[in-house]
Amino acid sequence: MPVGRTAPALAALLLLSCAPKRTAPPQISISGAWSRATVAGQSTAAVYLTIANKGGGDDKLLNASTPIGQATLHSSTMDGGVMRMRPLEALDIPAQSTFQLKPGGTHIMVAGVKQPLIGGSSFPLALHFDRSGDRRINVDVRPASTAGESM
Ligand SMILES: [Cu+2]
Repeated sequence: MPVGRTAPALAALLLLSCAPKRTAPPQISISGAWSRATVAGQSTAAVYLTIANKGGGDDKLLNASTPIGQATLHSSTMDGGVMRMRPLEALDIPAQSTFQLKPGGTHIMVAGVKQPLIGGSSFPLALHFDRSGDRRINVDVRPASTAGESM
């Protein structure tokens, strides 16, 4: 029965092609990290950046940390005309893909910011990846007047 013999083999092949690409390494690069200058009394900031994975393996952004406050991954959704943010457990960065954290979408929320963020300055941020480990970058603070978009 040739059909009965090939079916399990085909199923195994399909399973293999759908499995996460764990063998090849990911190749993560981060660019364009920015945040908006804070106004008086504002103790939160949102960080936007682009993550590219040019490697052959999947990766995952697990969380981030910065000396200026407590960083959390957030997603944004519109709910009846109101923007709502919720914590994200992790962010998948599949092989050969680029993901943009941007205003109105996924971002890194920083709470408990004690020092004002001033346009033209920058602050350090570490991104923690499942497979690529820690990546340290600098976040450029853009003046509030030129940012022009809502969170
Ligand atoms: Cu947020």
